[in-house]
Amino acid sequence: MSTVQGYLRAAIAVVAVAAACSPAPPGAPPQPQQSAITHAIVPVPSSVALLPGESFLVDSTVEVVVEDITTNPGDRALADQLATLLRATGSSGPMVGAYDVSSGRRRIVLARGATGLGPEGYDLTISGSAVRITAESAPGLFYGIQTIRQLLPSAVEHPAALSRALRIPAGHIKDAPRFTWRGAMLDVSRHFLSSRDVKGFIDLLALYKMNRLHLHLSDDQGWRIEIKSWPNLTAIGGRGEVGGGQGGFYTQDEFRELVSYAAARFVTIVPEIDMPGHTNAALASYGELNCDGVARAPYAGIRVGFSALCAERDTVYRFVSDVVREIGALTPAPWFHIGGDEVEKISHDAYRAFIERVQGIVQSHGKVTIGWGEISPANLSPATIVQHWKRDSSFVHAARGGKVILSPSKKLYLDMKYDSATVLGLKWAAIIDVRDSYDWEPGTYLEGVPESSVLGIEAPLWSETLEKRSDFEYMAFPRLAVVAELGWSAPANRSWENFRLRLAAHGPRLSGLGVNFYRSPQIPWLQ
Ligand code: TNX
Repeated sequence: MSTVQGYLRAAIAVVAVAAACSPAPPGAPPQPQQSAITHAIVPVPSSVALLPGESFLVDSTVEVVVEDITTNPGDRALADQLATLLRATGSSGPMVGAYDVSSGRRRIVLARGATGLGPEGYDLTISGSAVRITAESAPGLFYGIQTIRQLLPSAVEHPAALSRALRIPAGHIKDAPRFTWRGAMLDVSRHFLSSRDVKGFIDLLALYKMNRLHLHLSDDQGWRIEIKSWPNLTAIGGRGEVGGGQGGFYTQDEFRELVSYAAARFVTIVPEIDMPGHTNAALASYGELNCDGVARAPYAGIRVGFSALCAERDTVYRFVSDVVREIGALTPAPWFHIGGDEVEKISHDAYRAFIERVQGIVQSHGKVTIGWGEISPANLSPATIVQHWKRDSSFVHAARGGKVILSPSKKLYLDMKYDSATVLGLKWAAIIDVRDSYDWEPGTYLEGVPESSVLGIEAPLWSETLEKRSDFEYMAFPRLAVVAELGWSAPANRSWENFRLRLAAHGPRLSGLGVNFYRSPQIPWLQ
């Protein structure tokens, strides 16, 4: 066997072997009999049939081509991404070529065509002589490329990888997502993350076929986006963070750039400005947003519920309208998240009236409102989306025909500790190891919210205890891979035993990417 073949066989075989041989963690219950796995793709595709022993050799004679570049010039960027990936180990890999049937070269073809798999689905066929991804639209092609990426050895993720030839195992994969909303949320208010770090996080979402990044842009501790008509929001409100650090904010140009960086990876950024509560940073920036007209002191603690915009003042609604208009103009995304959680300072009636008025403002700027579960009792438009996080009345919204995003804190809160020894994070909702986050079913989780009302799932990463990128990564990984599978894969294809073996192979991949992840003892990690 050549080194190349040996290496590639190893990539697959090792997954099964290591899984079978890995010692049980101390104190762990006996593990059930482990079956071998044939691939380590996360999220698991709708169908995978690999042909053992056959593969497509990637060398410099191969071309990546777009079948109909005249109709789809934008697909050239996808071909470039794939060619770059295939050259990643430093071997002389393929270049993007013109589609020319008579060239006789071995090709990797990106093609648009009917697949019956929807706008994000793809059909991937790999033989010894050709690779073809067919999709109805660009996201499908992109996800087909991510699947090829995960069929390659994890060395492709490492910038210092030694030169070695790659092979893609032969077979046929058909795939399409279960939910259209497969999201994560970053709380950049409690602790600020630079746009460079946010881009790094977007790259990881894309690897796992996730398509929404909700940014929690304001809270008591910090206001994180430039608003030109209300400059103190960042000049004063952008300065602090939990623990008294310096904070920070995104300029409008930086935010626009984040939006397009994400869009190139088929991730839509969903901006949130939390209101009427969680607003101390705004209340400190402008006295007129408070009922007594007096600006509040900055806040660097982690209590919640104590702040509220003055719901009786017209200035407040002018402020909200300016903020929604300016942020809304920075992104083509149809949604604007208004928060709405944990308000203790105003009456129920005043709260509901506030939410209804703000929903109207969001609509007047051409956007769809999203809010946390607390907004359900207000008179909401069926187009508004409710994000469930704890016991709430999301079912009321489902009953009026509205859609719900599931972010149950006991399952999906990435800021919850993995076990009682986890240093970072909180534990008010639950302690959530990898299996706890995997073992539940979004379609039947909430009474009164049937699968048809579930838009999808989203995992929030609150940052009271997280100071830097590596902290965020540690809490997000590997649980974000779980979220990806819950959001993408059909229930019939999911199983914990199979997932943990596939996830094991993502250890070296995440290491290659430089991600600081939690080595849960529930997973037989490969080295
Ligand atoms: C609840 S979830 C909050 C956040 C906190 C989080 C900490 C939600 C809508 N509100 O303000 O950061 O708990 O886990």
